[in-house]
Order: sequence, then structure tokens, then C-alpha cells
Amino acid sequence: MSEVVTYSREGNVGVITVNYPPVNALSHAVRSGLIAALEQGQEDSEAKVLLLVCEGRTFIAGADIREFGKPMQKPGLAELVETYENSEKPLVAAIHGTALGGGLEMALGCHYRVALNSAKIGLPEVKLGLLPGAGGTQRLPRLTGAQKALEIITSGEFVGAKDALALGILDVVDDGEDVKAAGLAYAQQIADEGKPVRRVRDLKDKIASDKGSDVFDQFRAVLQKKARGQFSPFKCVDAIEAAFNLPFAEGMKRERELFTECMDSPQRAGQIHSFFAEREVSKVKGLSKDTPVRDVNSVGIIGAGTMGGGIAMNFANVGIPVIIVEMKQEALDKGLGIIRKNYENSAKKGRLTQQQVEDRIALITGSLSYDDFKSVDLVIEAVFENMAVKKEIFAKLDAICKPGTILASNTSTLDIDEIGSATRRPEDVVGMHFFSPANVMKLLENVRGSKTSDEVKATVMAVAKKIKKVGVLVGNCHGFVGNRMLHRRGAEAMTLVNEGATPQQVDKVLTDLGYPMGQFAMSDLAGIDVGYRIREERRNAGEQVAPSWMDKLAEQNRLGQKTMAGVYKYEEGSRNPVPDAEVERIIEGFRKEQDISSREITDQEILERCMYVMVNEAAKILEEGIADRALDIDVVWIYGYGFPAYRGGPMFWADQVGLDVILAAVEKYHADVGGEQWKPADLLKQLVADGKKFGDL
Ligand code: T1G
Repeated sequence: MSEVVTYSREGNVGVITVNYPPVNALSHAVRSGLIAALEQGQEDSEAKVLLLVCEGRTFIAGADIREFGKPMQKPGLAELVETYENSEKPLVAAIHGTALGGGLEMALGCHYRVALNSAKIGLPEVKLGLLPGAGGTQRLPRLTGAQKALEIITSGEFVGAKDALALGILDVVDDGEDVKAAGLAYAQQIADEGKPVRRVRDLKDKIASDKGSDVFDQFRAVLQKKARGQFSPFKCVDAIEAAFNLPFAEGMKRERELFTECMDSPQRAGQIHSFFAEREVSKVKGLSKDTPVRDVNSVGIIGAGTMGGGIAMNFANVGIPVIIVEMKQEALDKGLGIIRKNYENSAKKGRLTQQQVEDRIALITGSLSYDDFKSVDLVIEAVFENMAVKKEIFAKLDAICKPGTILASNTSTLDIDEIGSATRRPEDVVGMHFFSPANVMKLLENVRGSKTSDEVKATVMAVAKKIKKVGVLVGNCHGFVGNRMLHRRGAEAMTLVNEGATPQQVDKVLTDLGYPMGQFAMSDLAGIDVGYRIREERRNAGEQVAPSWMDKLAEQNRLGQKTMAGVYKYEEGSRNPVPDAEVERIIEGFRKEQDISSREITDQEILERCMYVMVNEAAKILEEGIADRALDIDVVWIYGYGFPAYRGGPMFWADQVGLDVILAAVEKYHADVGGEQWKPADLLKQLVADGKKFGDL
């Protein structure tokens, strides 16, 4: 008798119940249990209809991802679904929570489907670098037609119960909260009405209406942009197309071939790594589930600029009231106006109702006085990057805020310990580094100071989850994890241009790797003056910072998108970067001034120098304990800088390139290019010597 799947009967309904926490994934034990329970149901002469239902918080959430990469044990998932579909007795699936991937495929193998109104369904395999491999690409189109099946399967997005009902994926949606009761009622109705077995595989009208249409090629053209560089989305289209060109059994064979191609692709390994890494980062070294977490029911924000406004929206979006303090009424009004405009835009796009817009705006109030922070639980400072200003602010906050209020800075590079030293509560001081636009980017880099308490660390990690961010706890150094590595890449990219590359050549190497944006297009977006000010501050602090052709741009007020010209030029109303001959002249002039003779630079050298310098820096970050695990760094780069999840993050990618290859190149550039950035990290040398990878740490 299976521990995880049981059979029972209620009246003349045979009930197959899955109970395999946390998400009823289709592990080998569950698959075997489902076969056994179905056999019991078939043999139970009292059972006229069978019901498949799950205990716990959700219906089956898919194949057990932890089994991927290991030898598949029978029964396979496609075979299991087919066995259910061939049941002689009508089978009803009752869905709550999320029916995803193999879970939805199991439901599609049943003959009728009921779901709670709160339930969602989806085929998110594409987000794992896969495709639905248990008949989803063949059965779903038979219910929805080609276009909707293509959208659902290539996006991997979840579909709410009401929409799924309208699409014909569900038969009934129940407004109650008891999925078993809903399932039993519907199964009893089917028994009473003597409804027959109804196999999705036998449905023909949706196939007939879309057969031979050019929707597939149209969709491939759309994917060329949306899924640039990815493998599995295109295989999804091929599999779905097979449902319209081949008989069901042939279509299943074609799906299996394409699924195997995806399973074997390095992108699947990268996506699966990213999936688990995103969940692992919330398990912080040194913190346990018992570490106390403070309540955060009200938030104060200092600064109503782009960052402050975006940060405020994150809290209002989840119902937490926010007070934004500015120095001047005009700046406050401008900031609040931008927040309203952002919400109105979301409403225009149908993402929010007007009521939701008003409700969120009502949660955000402005003030010109710090006194309004007296009772807030958390304050986040989001003013410009100047240490003296920040210390003055934190001293004031320390005097005004109640004991226990967490004082956080959104600084992107500055020393959290030094900021905390301006207060009598360094244990309550922490960095909360949001990424622009703060209401969009998912990463929240939480920066622990040397005195930050475990309770505060646990609290800001819980806040990240609450505001739907991916929180990563990192150590305190210049640039923390993400920007410290980005600074290395930026410096290397600038030097490559000094030496002969063009900005657009460098950017194309990075976008070909899968970044959404190249180094210099990103500089234009952030503002050329941002980097210029940082370099000037470091020069004024006595650091040796080499002159740069980008300084020339700043000095000529070519600040990027905001001035319609920076590294690139921009047409009116367009963000599309266009190479500018004027910039090439500026670069040429800089080379002459610096007596640099330019040379032909290959794309491979650009890739190595931009990426390996980051990997070397990351190894130093790990050595210093600024990041606890390599996967933390992967998550920072995927969610903070758009590093392609299908490559698993820079550390996972480095492991796939081979650390020996990278170390050899680092040593070569240390000799050729020189500089601290190319000094091989001890950890990198050690891993290569031991034949190990970052993933082994
Ligand atoms: N397999 C194994 N473990 C899983 C899992 C899965 N499919 N889904 C989640 N977990 C673990 C997760 O690692 C975490 O573990 C815990 O459950 C809670 O997850 C043939 C091949 C269901 C929406 O892609 O989207 O079917 O950290 O923190 O935020 O066609 O988990 O507690 O140890 O994410 O409430 C397709 C992936 C598989 C769904 C719940 N299915 N999961 O979110 O909790 S491929 C998916 C999710 C497939 C077939 C193909 C989410 C969730 P731990 P969580 P959550």
C-alpha cells in the first residue's frame, strides 16, 4: 500500500488521494501509487466514477524536478497519463492551488476537470528549459486550439480558474474552499447522469479548425525576439504543431523526441539550477526557521526620486502603508506624481483595476518631516550616494525612530558599517539594495553590516519575500556582490574600447551571450554621469583611476538616454541605441591623447575579458565571505542584471566553460593586461587544482 497515494470510496465515487508534501510532485513513489490506486478503483465494483484529488496546499505541481538528470524509473509520466485516460470508468480531477506541468497533464488525462475558483493551472516546463513531456502539447491544443496552446505553453504562465474554464480546459469552477467536496459533488453528478468516458485525445474540432494555419510560423517569428537565444520555446512550437499534423500516437512520439532534445540541452541544466537557486538563497547560512522576525506593518522612505518612489510601490502593492519624506514639497509632489503615473499606466495595460490603483495610492503618503517616522517599523533611505549625507540622515533617524525600527539604506555601493556608525543601533542597520526600476526588478540585495543582528537579517529576508522580491543576503564591501562584479566588467569593457573595439561590438558580444542589454547601452540607461561621478569621487579620494573616453562624453553632456545621446544616439521617443560616428571620433581622439594604438579585437577576447574578470572577482567575493555560496551570486546576476537564467548564472556558466579554461585565460590577461582585477583568485586556483567546480562549494 502506497504511503503517498491512497484509495477510498465515498458512496459510488472511488477517491484517489495524493498526499506528498510539499507540492504533491510526481515522484516515482507517487507515480507507482497512482497506478495501484487506479487499479483498485477499476476493481471496485461499487465505484461508478473515480475522483483524483490531492491533500495539502496544492494539486500536483508537476514532475519531481529533483529526479531530473537521474535514470527515469517506470512508470514514466506519459505512460501514467495514458493509463488514466484509458480508464473504463469516468475519471474526474479536482484541482486546488496550482495544477502545473505534469500535474495539469494528469488532469488532462482525466475525463472531467473541476477546480476551485482560487486555483491556477499552467504548463511552466519552458521555464525549466523543457516542454510538457506527458502529452500536454498534444492534449491542450485539442481543448483550446493552436493560438492559446502556443501562448500558454511557450510562456509557462499560470492561468486562473475562470479563464481556464472559458478556454475549455476546465469543466466546472467551484466558488467554495473544499476541493474534495467540490470533486465529490461533480463526480456524483457525472455518475447520476451516467456521463461517459470522454478522452481529450479524441477531441477533433479544434484540430480541424487550425490545421494547416500559419499560426505556427507567425509564433516562431514572435519568439525570435521574445525568446532570443533560447532553445526549448521553439521546440514547444514544434511539438504543438505536431498535434495538428499527426495522429495522436504519432504526435506523442514527436513530443517525446523533442522533450528528449530539451532534456539533453545545457539550457535545461541552467534553468533547473536557476529554479532551485532562487529557492535556496532564502535559506541563509547562520539563520534558522526559529530566528525571530520582526513585524513590518509600516514603512518610511527617505527620498521620493526614481528609487524611493519605486521602493514605495513595492510595499503599497502588498498593502503595507508607506510614508515618503522629502526635503521640499516640489520634489515630494513630483515623486508622488510619478507613482500615480506608474500605477495609471498599469491600469491602462489592464494589469490593475482603477480601484486597485486608488487603494495603493491611498497607502502612500508624503511628508516633509522625519517626525512622521516615529512609529514606523522600517525606514529605507534612498537619497544620492554621498556618505556624509547618509550618516547625517541615519543619526536623525536613530534619534526619532522607536527602538526596534530597522534602519536600511538603499545604497548601491557604500559601507553599511560606516553608515551604522552614525547611530547607537548598528545592530538594526542594514543595506536593502533595490535595482532600478525598483518596482519591477526582482532582486533585493540585503547587505549585512558586521553588527547587523540575526533578527534584522531574517526580517529583511522575510520582507523581500513579502514584497515578492528575490532576496539575497550578502556581505559588506564596495559594491557588495552585483555592482562589485559589474564595476570589473565595466572597466574591462571601457579598456577594450580604448584598445580598438567599438562599443557596439562589446555590447553585441554580451547580448549574444543572452544579456538583455549590453554594457554601454546600460550605461546610457543609467546615465553616463553616474559612472563619471563615481570615478571623480574616487579620484578626489586620492585613488588612481585611469582617465576614460567616457569621461569625455560626460564632459560634453552626452549623458545617455536622458540627453538623447551618450555612448549611442537616440531618435526622438526611441530607446533604441544607434551607433554614433561622433562617439567614434571622441574615442579616436582619446586614443591619440593617451597614445594608444588600436588593434583588431575578436569577439572571443571581449567575451573572455568581460566575463572571466567577473568570475575571477566572484571567486574573491566567495573567498572573502561576501557571498556565502556560488548560487547566491548566480541569483544576484539573474534577477539583478538579467543574466540569462537558461545559462544558470555566471558561476554555473563558468563551471560549464571549465574553471581550468578560465584560470588559464585569467593568468594570460594578468600577464598581458595587468591590474588587480586579473590577479588570479586563490579560490579559483584551488578549485582547478582540486578538479572541483563552484557548484561543489
Ligand atoms: N518538484 C520538486 N520539488 C518542487 C517542485 C517540483 N516540481 N515544485 C516545487 N518544489 C519544491 C521547492 O523546491 C520547494 O522546496 C517547495 O517545493 C516549495 O516550493 C513531464 C517534465 C508549485 C508554484 O515547474 O512553480 O512536470 O525549498 O518555494 O512559492 O511535463 O514551487 O521547500 O525544499 O516554490 O508556494 C513542472 C515548479 C515540472 C512547478 C509553489 N512544474 N514549482 O510555489 O513554493 S516539469 C513546475 C513552482 C514537468 C512534465 C514536466 C512552485 C509552486 P523547499 P516554492 P511556492
